Amino acid sequence: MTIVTAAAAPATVPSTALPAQWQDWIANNIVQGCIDVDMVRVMVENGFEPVFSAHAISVVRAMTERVRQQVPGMLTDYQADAIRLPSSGRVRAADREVQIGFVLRNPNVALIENLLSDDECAKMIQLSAGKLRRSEVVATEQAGYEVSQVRTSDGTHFQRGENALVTRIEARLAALCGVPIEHGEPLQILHYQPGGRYLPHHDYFESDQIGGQASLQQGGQRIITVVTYLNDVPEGGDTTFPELELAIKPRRGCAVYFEYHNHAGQVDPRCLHAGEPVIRGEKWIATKWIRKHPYHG
Ligand SMILES: O=C(O)CCC(=O)C(=O)O
Repeated sequence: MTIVTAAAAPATVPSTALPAQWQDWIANNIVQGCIDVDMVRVMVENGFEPVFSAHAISVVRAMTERVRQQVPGMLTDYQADAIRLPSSGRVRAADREVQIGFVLRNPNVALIENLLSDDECAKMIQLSAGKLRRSEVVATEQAGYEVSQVRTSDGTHFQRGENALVTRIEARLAALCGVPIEHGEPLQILHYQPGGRYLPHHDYFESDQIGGQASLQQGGQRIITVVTYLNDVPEGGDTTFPELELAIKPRRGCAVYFEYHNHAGQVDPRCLHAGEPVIRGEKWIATKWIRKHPYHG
């Protein structure tokens, strides 16, 4: 395996602490399969002591190995495909004109404004309020779902086409994403009270977990998430992407859209996201997960 050359290595900072850019350089080379002796040579050429270099590499290698075992996706060299969403401006989504607020590429994240009207948001809340129960997450050790402290909200679902409003929302999302309605999971409604939150997580399924394997049988991997905000939250409740240092403030009728699966079948660990604790007021969202293949639950 070819090592990144000395020319591409970070500027030298001889010291007893390893500068962050050198930590990244070592980690990148380890992921690419470079051997220690080559990395030590480049570090020594850049002014580091040989013993210090070997020690630093062994520490980064041990940490990288732990990440490889615990979250293998973090070490995937993911390249996003072209984003499916129109890239800017006002666009027609079936029966409604929406506005693309911002678009990030690779990872592919966007804000859709005006996806639902105020009345539609109020109607979704009204239809859901009577049938909420404690939210669950995909079980790790068994097929199905389980209650978890990862997520402290109440929720409910609407089957595809369950009523006229759900049908309209699904048609808009299918038009925007260019993915048939049949690839969508049931629309999930979540309600967070003050203190309610959803800890950082990925929406794609882990094939090395029993629950993930079972979910993958229902239409393949999830490829897109659209989280639509049904109300304004007075304080807290942002959707955050820690890897991207991005925070989206809930605004009624707007939606955050993100893709995390490419044509090579890889998933994008940078789409780690969280629902931050609601501080004041409450938070209602409607989440649509879209699969690679038609979904059958
Ligand atoms: O509450 C949020 O803002 C995020 C919701 C979420 O992560 C999800 O539904 O997968």
